[in-house]
Amino acid sequence: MLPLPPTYRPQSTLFIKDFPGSFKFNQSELALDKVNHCDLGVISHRQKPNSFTLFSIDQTLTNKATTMGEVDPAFIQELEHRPKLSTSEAEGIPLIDLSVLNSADAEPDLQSLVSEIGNACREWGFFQIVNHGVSVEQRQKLENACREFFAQPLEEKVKVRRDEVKIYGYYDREHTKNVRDWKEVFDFSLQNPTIVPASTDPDDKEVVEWHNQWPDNPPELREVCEEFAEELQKLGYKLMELIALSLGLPPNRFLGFFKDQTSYIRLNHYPPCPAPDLALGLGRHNDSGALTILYQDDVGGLEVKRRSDGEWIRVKPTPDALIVNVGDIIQVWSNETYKSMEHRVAVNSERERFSIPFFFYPAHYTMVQPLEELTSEKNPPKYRPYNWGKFLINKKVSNLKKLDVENIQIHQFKIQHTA
Ligand SMILES: O=C(O)CCC(=O)C(=O)O
Repeated sequence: MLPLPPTYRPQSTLFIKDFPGSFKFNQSELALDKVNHCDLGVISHRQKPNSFTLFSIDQTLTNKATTMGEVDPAFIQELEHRPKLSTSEAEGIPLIDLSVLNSADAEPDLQSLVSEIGNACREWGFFQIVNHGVSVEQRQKLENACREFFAQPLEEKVKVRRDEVKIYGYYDREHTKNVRDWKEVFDFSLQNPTIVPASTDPDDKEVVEWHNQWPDNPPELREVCEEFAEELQKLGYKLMELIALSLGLPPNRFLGFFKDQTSYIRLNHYPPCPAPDLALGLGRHNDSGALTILYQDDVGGLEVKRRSDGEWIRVKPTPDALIVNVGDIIQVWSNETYKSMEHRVAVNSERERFSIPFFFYPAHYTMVQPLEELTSEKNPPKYRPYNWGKFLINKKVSNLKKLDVENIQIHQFKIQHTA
């Protein structure tokens, strides 16, 4: 965080606003570019045209440590990735009614549901579901507990802090594509402990256990999380059956991969952000697992990158619906019949937002590769096999901090076929 040089210490915000030109500071030339709000300024670095430093005047004057209430340069997205404050709401993201799954018929007619799911996966990689069987009451209990947990002082939350060894728990410094996200999270796994490889070394066969950490407050958090996880797991299996059918596979084709699953649930809290045009709650990314099932509250902020034109569009919250998206593993298993879709989360300066994604992940020993049934001479495998556990641990640790290299991605396993 750059302090202003003494001669330009602002007496008031207006002083900064009226500041006309550039000045020297720490041997680098800086220019005041824009003042956003009454208490924020943006400095652009002449030598690094895409690099900005955002400072809070209060912070500059008092030299306080940075907190989530102020914006530090680590949060600022490159120009091309900054959110537009006016984004169109998604037209056409399919809304699928799953009530047929809860019908009294022993063998419900799934045909039209399967084709709806297939179309949604092919065209969007994203869809919303209603009548999914997850109880509203249970979800509300979790949402309330989640609000209570995040409303506590930081000293309380960090008692269950994640780090490179304790992978599940609370964290407020996650980075996506090496830019810090404007959010805090609490993670817990479905299988406790979760077994994963001890290291990313391909020859190292050792495994380790990842354990959940539960806070003392709110005391009901653990129980409501575990109940919700049960429900989402059941739904995850049903969706994987429908996806298998939509690809012309037996319904149980994917289920074995999840026997010793590494799935987890995340509670996301996006506090109001003073610079929603510069930072993102969560940077652009594709989900690396098989499938994600997400609950979002009524604030809105989830954006998907539309395939047809690359435009970011907002997924309008639908009461009691869940959002489902195809992850990279389905992209690989289906040899790109279905593709994961890039998405991100915009924040706003007024309302906090909560969301709860369930990441359905296979067992660590799964070798992820295009399914034989879905490849042929004409449609050869588009990916080399990769070990899910090694991929996962690489990703988990790299998200904890800013790195100088790209995080692991499936395109690193892509086979380039010449036409
Ligand atoms: O908060 C959201 O709406 C999306 C969350 C998400 O994509 C994630 O946590 O990976």
